[in-house]
Amino acid sequence: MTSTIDPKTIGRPTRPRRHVRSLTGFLPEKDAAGKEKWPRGDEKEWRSALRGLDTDVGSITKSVVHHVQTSLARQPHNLDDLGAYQAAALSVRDNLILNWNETQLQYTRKAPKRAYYLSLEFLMGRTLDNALLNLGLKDEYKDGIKRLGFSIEDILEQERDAALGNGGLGRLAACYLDSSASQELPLWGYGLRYKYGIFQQLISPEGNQLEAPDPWLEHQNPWELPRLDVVYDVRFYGQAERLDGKGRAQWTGGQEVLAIAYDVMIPGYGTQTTNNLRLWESRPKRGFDLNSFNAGNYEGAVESSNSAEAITSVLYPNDHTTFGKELRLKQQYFWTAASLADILRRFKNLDKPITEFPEYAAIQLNDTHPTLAIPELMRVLIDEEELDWNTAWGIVTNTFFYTNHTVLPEALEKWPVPLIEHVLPRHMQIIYDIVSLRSFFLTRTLSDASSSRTSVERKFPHDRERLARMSLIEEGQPKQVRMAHLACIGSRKVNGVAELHSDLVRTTILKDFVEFEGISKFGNVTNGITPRRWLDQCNPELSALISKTLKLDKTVWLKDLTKLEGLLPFTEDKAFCKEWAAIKQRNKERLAHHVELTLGLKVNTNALFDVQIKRLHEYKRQTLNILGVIHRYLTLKNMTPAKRKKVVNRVVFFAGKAAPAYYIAKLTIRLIVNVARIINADPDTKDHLTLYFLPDYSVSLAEVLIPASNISQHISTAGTEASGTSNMKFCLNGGLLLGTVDGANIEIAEEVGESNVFFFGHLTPAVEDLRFQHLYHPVPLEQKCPALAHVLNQVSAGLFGDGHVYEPLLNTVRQGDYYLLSDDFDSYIAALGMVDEAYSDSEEWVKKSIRTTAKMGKFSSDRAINEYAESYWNIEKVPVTK
Ligand code: 26V
Repeated sequence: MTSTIDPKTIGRPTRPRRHVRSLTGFLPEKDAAGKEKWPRGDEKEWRSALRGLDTDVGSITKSVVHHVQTSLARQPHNLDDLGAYQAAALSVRDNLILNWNETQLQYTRKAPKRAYYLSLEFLMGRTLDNALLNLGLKDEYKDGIKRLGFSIEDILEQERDAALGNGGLGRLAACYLDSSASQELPLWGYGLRYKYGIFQQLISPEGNQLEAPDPWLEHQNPWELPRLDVVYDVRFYGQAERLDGKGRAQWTGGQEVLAIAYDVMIPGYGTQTTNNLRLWESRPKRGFDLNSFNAGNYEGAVESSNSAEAITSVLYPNDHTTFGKELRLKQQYFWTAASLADILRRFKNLDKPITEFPEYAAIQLNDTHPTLAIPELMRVLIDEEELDWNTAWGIVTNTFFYTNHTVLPEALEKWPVPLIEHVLPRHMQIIYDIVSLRSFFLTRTLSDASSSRTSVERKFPHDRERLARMSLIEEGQPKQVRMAHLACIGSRKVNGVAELHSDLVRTTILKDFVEFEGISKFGNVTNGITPRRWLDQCNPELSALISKTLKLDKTVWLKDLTKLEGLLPFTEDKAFCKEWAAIKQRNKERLAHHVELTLGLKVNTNALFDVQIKRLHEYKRQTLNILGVIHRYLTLKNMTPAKRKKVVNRVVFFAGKAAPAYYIAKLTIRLIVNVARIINADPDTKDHLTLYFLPDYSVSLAEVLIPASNISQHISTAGTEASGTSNMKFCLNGGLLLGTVDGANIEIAEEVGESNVFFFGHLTPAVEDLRFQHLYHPVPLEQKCPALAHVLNQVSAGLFGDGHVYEPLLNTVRQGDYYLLSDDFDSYIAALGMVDEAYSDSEEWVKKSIRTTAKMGKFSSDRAINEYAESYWNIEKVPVTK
């Protein structure tokens, strides 16, 4: 991984690039007495200039104005909200950088074991408000900004979301970064700096989802620091030639691409710790091909440079479907190779033997996307460090940890062998070696029969089916590499993300591996969410009420969320309950205001707010929800006006993006939009039932929606939603949960008590049998679930526009019904009825709401990150002090 500059390089300096000398990981030299030497210049001069920033309001306004004048080169009289945001952000960034520097220096000095979180997605949302909160400078900046004639609220609204993720997996990564810094844990994130994040969702007048690019870097991004001298070369294609019988090889030729680091500062709440998220950008190693250029072939001249830049150009907008695309494979390798090179370089600065690597680095694989890190570390250790296979494999299997985030078969990554052979020929050799020869994995080893490790073949003799099931290579045309198997055998520990899900991992997709390696390798860490963003920031009034009631500063309970239990006695305090309900009401009005501003629609705030916001997917069953809405509409239509008046009024909100190629999910959006169009305009029912699809779901939109919900829906087919994290966010904000017995819903119910949640539907063990019945003993829908049949018929008949359009969607229910809508519909409708009944008793409802918030302590991501730190990574806190 060294870079030498090609003399033919165009537009680049010809001096050799110095790799990362100037950055983290270097301590001052020491003199003979062991005292650190001052590097250059007059120490006194330096020391008097080196000081922290003043954070009184006066200094803050000065700093903001300084950035207006210098960084932005603007005049006070032409400063708009966007300019004011940028200047404020740069001023806040100055504070972050100082803490970041101090944190990294202390990590280098103390040389603790560090953890690295490799994730292809980090769904960070906005930063300014969070940075102010974590730095404890919210009030000061609010005042300072006001003095300059701006409002902090308007300025915060200027920031674009950093939306480098699809959904739960990426947002989880962002919550874990916040918690790692807040818990003073030495953890860095590694990801890709996509030029375009998740697409912007537009809705056409017909109700179709349209996608537009998300050029989030259009304006300067104040939260990143380009590290132009942290550069690695990453190779693709070429030839891999084996050198000897020990498994070494030489990989040459092909395409080389540069990985450039951009650092994003991650401040802890109430700590000085500021961790790092390092995102890689791809750049061509050579500007463009001069020979082609001189020959007049201009397209050809820039082709290879374009292909290098393409690697980090766009986030793949899919989750839960694999699709074997070369560019995605290149993203995965580019990112894992650069991250590993960086981690190894940092380790090497410690001057320890390479065999001690696992004592200094734990690498967490966020799903299987970074699994190529396993053969990549093998490659570096064998081909570059010249270790023997067993030593290398020992290091690898003590370094990595793998978290599985889904058991859905279509989301389990597999890569065609010919594609890996083409793009990463050396890695394909290594994968084959892991399978057969040297890791004792499937068959006997040839090289070291004395090893204590056993093979599958030895442990389960003559069980060829088991060998086939467990192989890293799935037979077929073409053969495919099963990434979950590779991640599993290459890791020290494996975990799922909620109790039920971890059980499913152990008993279904990795069952054979549990039998082979023992159960203790397979654990559970139930997901969590950061209460800083998901309560204090998004619901400041509730946060203030909690602090007042608990008589605790928020700095205390936001770091120990179990303290919320102290709210329980206040369910009997009438004044408190009233205040609690009033805050929910104001949050509903805030959401209504947002809808009016963005969509120009008036929302009835004197109704129950019912929210389902998440990626569109059949398994999440937004279709069940919209069919339930139609059922309610039809029921209302059949009532007399007098009877209608007795029904609980309801406003239903949907938001979420569908993968651009996911036809059925897009059709569900279209149905929702068209049902909204009809029922919101129906004078008979519109006071009682309205429906909104809010376009372009994002972290920032979630921050407005979640505090406003009375009930939220988490209604996946049992056993399909690994955990869910928005369920935790709603409950933390006093919204009740309507859901299936799935994922983290189960643990939420365990905490808050079943009387405070609304459960329905079949349980996980029944799902397989029901699917079997659908296939082999189908019962006509009219017979099985007349209510649902009627709803589908109304859609077909054109109640919401041309019924033909929806046939493919309706047929997923009528035929096969893989996600069991027809099995769960009646109990779903019954559960909605129970919600109505409970909501009618408004005093009791408020108590349920308080109890729910009070019992959410377990779901803080601080708890989760500490579990990873202690039971997986074996890392310790490194307090950073001034
Ligand atoms: C899979 C794939 C497959 C290949 C194409 C691109 C792609 C992108 C993402 C994924 C990940 C799917 C897994 C996932 O997002 N799981 C979600 O993880 C959340 C955090 O643990 C959890 O709360 C959700 O229940 C789970 O669906």
